Amino acid sequence: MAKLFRAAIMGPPGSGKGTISQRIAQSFGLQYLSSGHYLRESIAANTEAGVLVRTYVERSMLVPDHVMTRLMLPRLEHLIGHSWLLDGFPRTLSQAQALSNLCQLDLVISLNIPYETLKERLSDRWIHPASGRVYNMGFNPPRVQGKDDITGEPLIQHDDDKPEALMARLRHYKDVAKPVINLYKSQGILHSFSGTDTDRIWPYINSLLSTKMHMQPSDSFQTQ
Ligand code: G5P
Repeated sequence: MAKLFRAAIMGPPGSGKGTISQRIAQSFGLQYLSSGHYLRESIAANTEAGVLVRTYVERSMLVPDHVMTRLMLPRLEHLIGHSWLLDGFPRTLSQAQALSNLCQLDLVISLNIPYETLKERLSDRWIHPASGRVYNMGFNPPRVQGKDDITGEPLIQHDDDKPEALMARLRHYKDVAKPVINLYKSQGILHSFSGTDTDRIWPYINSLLSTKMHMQPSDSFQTQ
């Protein structure tokens, strides 16, 4: 039986979770699940859940735990037999507990990035709303300014990346992440990375995953 690997990546808004997750998914063939992407998808679809979610995301507030678990856990149930990486979930202790009722994580990556760096990155970030592709005007600019590389459609800036919303997001992130980080630390699966530059952090994460993925003993997925 193939060895399965379940990982999550945590970090404040703008810490590089999405950028690093895409590199991990590509390099290690993990299925990639981004909570932010699924939330934006539900907003765009204008479903009942999407209308509710919009009211939180627009105010830079965390979406309630029961909405998040309903959004994320069924997707994981469908991925039985696959290795995956979660980006942005779990973000609260209650989400982490709900996840642990479904499966145990093998590894959690935590990104510690200085506030000034986060501020610079987020105020420079633009996305293609239909696909969720992310650009940074300094780090990875689009080929044509203001346009998505693939479709040529216009790029937009999230309301929650604007400076007034940013401070509140970062403060709130720290408060809710602390018990989650402590939980994973106590389980011995937390690996923290600090720095101002994704390209410098990436080789350490790459090397950690190369080692860990070859050491996985066996599948431990539980369903209830
Ligand atoms: P998201 O979408 O999960 P955030 O706010 O946690 O959003 P975000 O903003 O998407 O996280 P990130 O994924 O950590 O940031 O970082 P990124 O997108 O890769 O990089 C940020 C920018 O910096 C990009 O432009 C990138 O190109 C650039 N960059 C990366 N590395 C470097 C570098 O080294 N140098 C430079 N110069 N630039 C770089 O969640 C959105 C909202 O959904 C809700 C919340 O309301 C949240 O605000 N939500 C949840 N609510 C409750 N529970 C959950 N589990 C939730 N998940 C999402």
